[in-house]
Amino acid sequence: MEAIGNKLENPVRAYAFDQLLILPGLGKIEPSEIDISVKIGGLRLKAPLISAPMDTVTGSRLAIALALRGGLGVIHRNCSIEQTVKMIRMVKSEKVPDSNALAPRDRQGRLAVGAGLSPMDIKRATALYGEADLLFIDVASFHNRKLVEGAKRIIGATGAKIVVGNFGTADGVRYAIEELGEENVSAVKVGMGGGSICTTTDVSGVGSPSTFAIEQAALALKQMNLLQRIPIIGDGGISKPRDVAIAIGLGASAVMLGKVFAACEESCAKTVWRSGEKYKVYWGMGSAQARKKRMALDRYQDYQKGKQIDEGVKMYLRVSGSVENAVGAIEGSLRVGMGYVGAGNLQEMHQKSMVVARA
Ligand code: MZP
Repeated sequence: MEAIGNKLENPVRAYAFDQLLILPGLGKIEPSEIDISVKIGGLRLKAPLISAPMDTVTGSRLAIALALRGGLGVIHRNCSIEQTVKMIRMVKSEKVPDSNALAPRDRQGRLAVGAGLSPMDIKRATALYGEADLLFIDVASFHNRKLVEGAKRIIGATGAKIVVGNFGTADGVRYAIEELGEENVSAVKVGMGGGSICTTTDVSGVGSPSTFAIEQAALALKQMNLLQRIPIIGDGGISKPRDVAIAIGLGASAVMLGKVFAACEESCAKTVWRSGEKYKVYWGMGSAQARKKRMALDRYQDYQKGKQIDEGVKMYLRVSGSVENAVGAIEGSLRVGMGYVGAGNLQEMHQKSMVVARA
């Protein structure tokens, strides 16, 4: 395409979850028999649900509750390395009944847990490698030379295989995988500016909704012949259970949730009472509230040396109930959706889903 002069001739559409639907296919399997498990970085997740590394979402309590239900918690990084290690060890020390067949576990049979990381923080990476089961690069846009170079150093120093992101385009995914080497990438995490508490697109005009970003990542991985090897994690903007089916229908193998888990009893968001009702105070990692702690400032760019604009906001969420209930609702909805499509597992959902936009 010419650089200028025809950018609006055939504008590419980027849809919100709400605008998309999956067409029904030939149903042939009962929802209860559908396999919704996924393998990411050596961990088998019985529910394809991952909690966001945010300081109002994932501490040890939520990570334990989510793992017990088959998902994976990713401990946030807006605190000292010691505090993160402490949270990881609390998850690891949780006793899991042998009868629990859902929980992802490490080699020693302990609960699995992930941890968020800045690509520029080699000290934290070294400390967390060997503590957490999966390390997640946690920046707004990983399509960035300096950040990819940082991740290379982390891989070099630890030998860790990592989840990288976030990406908004096929170019970004391609660039990172080529630079880092496919063997060092456990999964790609995509979506930019679509988070419920995110103001990045308002501030900068730049973004890529998760729906669009998932499709872009699928395109890049398909071209690189890595679609079967590197899973896509859709991140940001999922507010209803049905959005998970759409994300998976588009090609994601798992989703990362902030708001949905922040509203649960077990989240590390502060609880407040308003007019007799219980609320959780949820905020973005680029919000003024999260920035006060300063540990995760490098998730975003400086516009001048050391100066940043807020890229997130705070919101009050009515407490929705337990993680167990939230996961149950999403799982039920996903099984029903996959039943209508006629998909017996996530790969079949990727292949069979015909996604359409509502007029
Ligand atoms: P959501 O599930 O609340 O819609 O979105 C959660 C995701 O938003 C996180 O996983 C992260 O990728 C992104 N996020 C976190 N903080 C901000 C921000 O302050 C943000 N802008 O966009």
